[in-house]
Amino acid sequence: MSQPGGTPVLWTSTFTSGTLAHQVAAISGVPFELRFISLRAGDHKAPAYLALNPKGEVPALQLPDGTVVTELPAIIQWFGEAAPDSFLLPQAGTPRIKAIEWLAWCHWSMGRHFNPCFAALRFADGDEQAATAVRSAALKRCRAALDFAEAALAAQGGTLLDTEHPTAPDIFLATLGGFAGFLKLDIGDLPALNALMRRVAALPAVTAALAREKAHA
Ligand SMILES: N[C@@H](CCC(=O)N[C@@H](CS)C(=O)NCC(=O)O)C(=O)O
Repeated sequence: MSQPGGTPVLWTSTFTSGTLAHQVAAISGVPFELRFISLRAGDHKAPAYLALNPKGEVPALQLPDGTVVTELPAIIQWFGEAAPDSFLLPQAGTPRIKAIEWLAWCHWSMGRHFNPCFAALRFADGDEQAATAVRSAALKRCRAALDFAEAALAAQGGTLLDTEHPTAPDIFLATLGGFAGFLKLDIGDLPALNALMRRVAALPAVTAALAREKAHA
């Protein structure tokens, strides 16, 4: 793997949870280099990538000093701190803590509910029947999590932190809403979530990031 220069390198794969890191990086306005690997081709389990991220997952953020940051909340916070004038994260105090709380909740919901839907067979150790049960139970929990977020959005005036612009937790939540679409989970009856997803999708940096992924896929 080549060494990074003066800009951080974001290692990701198109249309995965790494897309969220790509969107946040783009919104931050911080210069970064984007490198796509292919999960389908198994690049994430190749020795060269495992040397970078032994977890064998995307995304991974390689900082100019060589430090590698993994886990979405950490990568998102890195970009938020590198771009304090962006609207990604509140600067300090209680709003900042609530932002971290929502990032943790979104990440926890992703791992606990959404990932078992996407990888049910893996969660069930290859047992097809068990995988069907895992997927169906997890789908219900995805829906319950999105119902919870819908209530929070409605109570906060449309964003999780009651802010003028969507912040990083809103962008994470919009990603979870997008996952629901991939999973054919009907969320048409969640108006606040749908409105948030439209706002996030309309951000020019998000549109640009998705276009880059589409061009590469
Ligand atoms: N804990 C990681 C999880 C990210 C994740 O779920 N990545 C998936 C892609 S959506 C992945 O790399 N999967 C490859 C694998 O598990 O083999 C994070 O928060 O960044």
